[in-house]
Amino acid sequence: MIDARLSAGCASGNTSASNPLARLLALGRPLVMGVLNVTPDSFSDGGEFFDPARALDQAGRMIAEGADILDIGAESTRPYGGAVPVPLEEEIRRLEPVLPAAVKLGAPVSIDTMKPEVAAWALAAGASIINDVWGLQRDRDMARLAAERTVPVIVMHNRESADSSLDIMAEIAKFFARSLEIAEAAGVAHQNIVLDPGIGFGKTPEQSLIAIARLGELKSFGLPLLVGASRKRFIAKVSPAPPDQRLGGSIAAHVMAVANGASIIRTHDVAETVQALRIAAAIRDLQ
Ligand code: HH2
Repeated sequence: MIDARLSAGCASGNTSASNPLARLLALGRPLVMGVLNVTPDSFSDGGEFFDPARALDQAGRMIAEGADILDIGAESTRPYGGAVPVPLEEEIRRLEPVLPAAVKLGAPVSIDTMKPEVAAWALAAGASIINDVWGLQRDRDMARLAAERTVPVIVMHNRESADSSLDIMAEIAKFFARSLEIAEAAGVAHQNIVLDPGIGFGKTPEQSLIAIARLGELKSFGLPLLVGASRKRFIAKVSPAPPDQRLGGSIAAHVMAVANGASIIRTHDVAETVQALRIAAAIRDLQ
């Protein structure tokens, strides 16, 4: 049954030798992942790139601005609730006119999905990284797929709801330990895993701030860390602004995240983020 669900993605093969993320991480500078939401309802861009032509324009623009990776999703995760679940056929239908063409632009493409079937389709269409906002814990076939295809997988911390009484760093570490057990049991190579504290997901705004402030504690897993603070609500809790006016807060959060150990930054605003990270690195190099 599982084989049948995933078989579409297993045909073209993808070996560790072609792991584009390892090659990029070896550059030794923070990587920038540009977000492309082919959705009508993302919290961050309100459907601006639902139209395939606009989505592809945006993909090209982000690469020209310095994106190292494109993260393409077709179902809003709506970190703050209200997501409309998208059937798998519809998710693939949204990706079809965009993802294969985006792959041809030359930057590695990651597929942001909770569904192994969609991930399998995307890998067969040329994506080379899986981004799972449920950290391999929602559908175990995701780990199996990542193992079979030997592709890097982003394991993000998530919870159904926030609990302000939690020690959020202990909770994230516990979740990652569970995800790593699942990954190991499925045969996912340790070096193919990236950890992400999941800013805004199942966290109070304060817990999102803590996850960035204490990100360095997660370095003990010995894996690259990704942070996606872009336009998220915790910014507005500190400095009120609607999602499209949170660039300053996003950049501040991302610069702090890199200072605290992040290797990959997921952002909607590539040019500004690339510039900010370059300047922060130039200053740090002189310290
Ligand atoms: N955030 C969002 C979606 N996917 N993936 C990872 N690994 N880390 C994140 O922080 C993350 C993610 C939410 O942002 P966005 O894609 O703009 O919103 P939506 O899910 O509503 O499309």
